Amino acid sequence: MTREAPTNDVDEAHLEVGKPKTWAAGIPGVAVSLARGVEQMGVVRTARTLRLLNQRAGFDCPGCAWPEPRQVDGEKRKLAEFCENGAKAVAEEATKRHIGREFFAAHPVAELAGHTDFWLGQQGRLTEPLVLREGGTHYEPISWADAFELVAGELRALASPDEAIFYTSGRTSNEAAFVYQLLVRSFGTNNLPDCSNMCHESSGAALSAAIGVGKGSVTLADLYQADLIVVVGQNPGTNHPRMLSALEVAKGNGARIVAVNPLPEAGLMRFKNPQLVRGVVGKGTPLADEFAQIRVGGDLALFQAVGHLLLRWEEAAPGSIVDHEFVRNETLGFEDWAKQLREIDWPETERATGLLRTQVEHLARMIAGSERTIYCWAMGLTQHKHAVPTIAEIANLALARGMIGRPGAGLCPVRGHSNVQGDRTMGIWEKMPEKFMDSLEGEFGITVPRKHGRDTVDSIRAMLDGRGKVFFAMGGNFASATPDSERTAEALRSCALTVHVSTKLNRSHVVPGRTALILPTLGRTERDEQQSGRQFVTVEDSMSQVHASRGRLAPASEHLLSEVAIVCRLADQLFGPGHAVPWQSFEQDYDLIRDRIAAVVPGCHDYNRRVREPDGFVLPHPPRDSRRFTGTATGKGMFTVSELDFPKVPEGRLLLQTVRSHDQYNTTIYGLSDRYRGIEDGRRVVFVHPEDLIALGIADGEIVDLVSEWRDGERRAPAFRAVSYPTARGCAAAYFPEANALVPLDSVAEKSNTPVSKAIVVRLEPRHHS
Ligand SMILES: Nc1nc2c(c(=O)[nH]1)N[C@H]1C(S)=C(S)[C@@H](COP(=O)(O)OP(=O)(O)OC[C@H]3O[C@@H](n4cnc5c(=O)[nH]c(N)nc54)[C@H](O)[C@@H]3O)O[C@H]1N2
Ligand SMILES: Nc1nc2c(c(=O)[nH]1)N[C@H]1C(S)=C(S)[C@@H](COP(=O)(O)OP(=O)(O)OC[C@H]3O[C@@H](n4cnc5c(=O)[nH]c(N)nc54)[C@H](O)[C@@H]3O)O[C@H]1N2
Ligand SMILES: [Mo]
Repeated sequence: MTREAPTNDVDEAHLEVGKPKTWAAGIPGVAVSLARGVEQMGVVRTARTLRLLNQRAGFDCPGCAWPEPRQVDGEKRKLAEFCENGAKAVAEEATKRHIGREFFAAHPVAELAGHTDFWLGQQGRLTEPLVLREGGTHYEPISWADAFELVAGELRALASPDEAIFYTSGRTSNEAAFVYQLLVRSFGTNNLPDCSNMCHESSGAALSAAIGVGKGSVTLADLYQADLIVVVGQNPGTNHPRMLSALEVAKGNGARIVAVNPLPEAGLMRFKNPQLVRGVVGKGTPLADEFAQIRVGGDLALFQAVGHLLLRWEEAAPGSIVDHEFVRNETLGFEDWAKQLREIDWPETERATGLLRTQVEHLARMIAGSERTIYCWAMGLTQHKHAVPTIAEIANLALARGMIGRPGAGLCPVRGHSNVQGDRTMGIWEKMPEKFMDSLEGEFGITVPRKHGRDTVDSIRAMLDGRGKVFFAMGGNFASATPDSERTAEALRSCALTVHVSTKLNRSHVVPGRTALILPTLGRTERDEQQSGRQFVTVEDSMSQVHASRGRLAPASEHLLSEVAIVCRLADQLFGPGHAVPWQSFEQDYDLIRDRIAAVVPGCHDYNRRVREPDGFVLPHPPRDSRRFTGTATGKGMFTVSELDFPKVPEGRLLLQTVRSHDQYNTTIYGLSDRYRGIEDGRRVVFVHPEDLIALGIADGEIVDLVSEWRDGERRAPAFRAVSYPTARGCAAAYFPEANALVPLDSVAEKSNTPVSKAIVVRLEPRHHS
């Protein structure tokens, strides 16, 4: 095994900031990213940091999971292979603002709780371990050793390991995730909820059943070759800006792009590529050729109607649309699907989608005429009650036309967190398959619990009714990211102990259990020195590519531990000497962890060598690689028959979806501007169609309460400004996490248990001032 020689750090003296050639300055996106960097990090650190972002010798962007171009595809990485929002994510982590004991001595927890998420996040990086003692009013310093003893003591005192809950957010590296799940399973529980439960769980559930792998089947090269790309329920201009570059290439190669969205998202409508001079000076590329302004939650109806039309046209001209050979040899259930879609109810389809029949026919014609179709989607599809059937319906279309495992075609769920997919591969899941558990037992000689654990929503329920007593979070911001904010806060507060491994202060720290710990950790950008030398970690992107990420910046404080070190030291304390897992060696040398990943995780053989290749390696994906569906129950691609479902909204109510602004990363708020949607200096807004405002008797700009109506009662989020906006009729939008208080805990997707964050029935109540 070869240990890599640490690559020399980039010489800061040779870097220049703001030179047009380096960053194609002159457009707002680049200007904003530089300004935010300089504000948080200073000029030299900004130059140096952005220079290393997404380069082979540098670190993986802690923003989204969109892949970087690969050498094997004959592509060079651009000098600036990052986007405005990636630069903001980095600035947020590499900030020079720090907070330590003085800060916490000056601010009681009760006071901190009164600040916004924006304010909390802006205070700076956490620099030392902190404890809030039972009955205490302030966080105070604690040594690492005492912190681990405290956690281990509380865990050992539980009546059952299942009373502990171990959450993960998707920034955690593969190495940290692997040792973390090993600790949790050695302790005796599968309570491993993660952010993915609220994110792409519906995609995983639908795709596992349909194609046998819960991951997307396309590569960047496929996107470049597609002739039709359908982007459904996704706002890439804000959340995956580097995807726009790929769409632009595809378009240059002749692809057509369709956006299906209740909102006319600016990034899709017109895109100026900062990497190209033409993008800076010209008008930019209008990306979307077609925009289907669908009603929130209408996608199942839309794709069933498309399926119906394709089948009818196939009947009229047999062989023109359906790939019969593929369907016959590789799939099951086609006939049942075709039978179910023989007749559809057009008026119902128009009600559900808000689209005219002619618009649906137009879209279906584009799909019928395409030889290489890719479907991309994100939260607009996954966070609905009927999310799983909706995604399964898209898979039906792809299977019927043989659009899987063929160049330029396939299914592309676009992941969120930069390593959310890798964390799953490493075993962060409350219901990992038996085979994985067997390997884990075989490799380590431990006993792994087989009973499925709790996901995010079930964890909240367990804490609420006293079955969950210790809450441990590897990153993330559980209090703000989850639904039903008040009940979640009550759940966390009822715990004996809450522990957060974090880089920055957030809401979860000020919603503490009886005792609470904050364990500060290294970020992705920072150097990780251990006994055997400088370490690197690995991550997996949205297209199953696994590669190395090397932190280069000086850590925010000398008291930080890496996530791996935190897990290993806690395990050592919890299990004592002589435990079957060599925790101390793992902390000293991450290669030793990777050797075990190679032995346990499918597709990861020879891991240490392959992650040292310039672009790493791609995990196997049978449908993508060989058009086989070995992972499904039948070994075939499975058509799914679903009943039509869509949200029904009573008179005078709107269907509210919660979205991200252009200036946030989930619960981390970078600023108060949502440039593409024309919002500046504020976040408490609700976007409503002008005619709905008139019908409701509410003036543009009026301040209203949002009241969500659910079978167990009402929830209220006060004081939002109504903004007249061209969203689909009957729909509304507000920002996550401000609107999370409105999402009922029991409003979840069938099968995936994902909170329904995109379809909340609300009424707007004007605030009457006396
Ligand atoms: N800068 C930045 N980047 C990010 C994030 C961030 O917060 N900031 N978050 C990361 C994470 S974890 C994730 S999961 C992704 C999220 O990426 P996205 O899914 O793009 O994020 P959202 O803001 O939730 O946008 C949902 C989109 O779906 C549309 N939509 C809502 N309801 C429906 C519907 O019923 N049907 C259809 N067809 N469309 C609908 C909305 O109008 C919106 O355009 O981004 C990742 N990248
Ligand atoms: N209403 C509504 N709710 C939603 C959504 C929605 O669209 N609408 N989206 C859902 C989705 S898609 C997701 S993914 C979840 C996100 O849920 P989470 O992943 O739990 O939330 P984040 O806001 O991404 O977490 C931010 C925190 O992570 C910590 N952090 C950052 N970097 C690191 C690191 O390197 N290590 C460690 N240990 N900590 C770090 C920081 O302290 C920061 O405050 O929210 C979900 N909630
Ligand atoms: Mo996500």
